[in-house]
Amino acid sequence: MFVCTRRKLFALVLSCVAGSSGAATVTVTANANFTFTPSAVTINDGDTVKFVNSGNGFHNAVSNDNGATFNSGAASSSNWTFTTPPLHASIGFHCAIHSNMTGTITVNAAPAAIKLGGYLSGNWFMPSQGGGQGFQLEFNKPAPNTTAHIALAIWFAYTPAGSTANDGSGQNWIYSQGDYDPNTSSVTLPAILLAGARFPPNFDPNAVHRVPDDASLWGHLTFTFSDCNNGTVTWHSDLPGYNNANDTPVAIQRLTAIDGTACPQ
Ligand SMILES: [Cu+2]
Repeated sequence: MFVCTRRKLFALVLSCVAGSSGAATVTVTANANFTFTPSAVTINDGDTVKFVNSGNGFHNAVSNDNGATFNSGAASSSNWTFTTPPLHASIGFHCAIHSNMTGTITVNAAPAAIKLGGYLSGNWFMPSQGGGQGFQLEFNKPAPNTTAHIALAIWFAYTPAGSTANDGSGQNWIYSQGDYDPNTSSVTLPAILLAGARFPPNFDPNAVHRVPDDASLWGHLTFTFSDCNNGTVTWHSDLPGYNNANDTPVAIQRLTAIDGTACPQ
């Protein structure tokens, strides 16, 4: 049933997903009365600070590591502006002409990448594909008397050539399974593709085989997560029509979460 409703589900969620916010710029003004306002700013990792000279004062803005992090250049009374490079660590700054004219920039550390765990289980879709393709992911705890954490990923995809038949024959699913390390944010899983199966009552288990033969993998899938709702997938397959040139990562977003699980971020 899931397969039948998945495209509708994937399309529905698109309108609910907000875009991610980018880096911000915070403005600090160098004033004629020998102050910076605000003198203490807090930014997020990767944000920039834009210094603006209000005029009538002879100022610059230099980081307290002798300008190694940023330096607006020679002090000037013009209405200059200077934007720092993206900042990744907290640092003080000052005006080289007026030693009492100081300030601080506090940089909030970037959140640690999320680690793999059951809370990432659910359905995930590929926004770049119009939401019409996606994965069902499971991150399992070890089975009784075992220690391996097993991840499953089923890619609800389509055959490379698709199908113009009106029997659903262009649909396809790629199955992957393997161990994952719960202390990392990424996992690579071996994947297989099966052929020979038929809809009930004509299913013949003896006719089912891997593509192109029973010793073959379809390829590998690699999932990497940046937070509870965002990640990437890349894949590598040597089967005709399936390769992803340069193994380019493709963004995935969460569609569903498993009841009873709570993401740590
Ligand atoms: Cu100054």
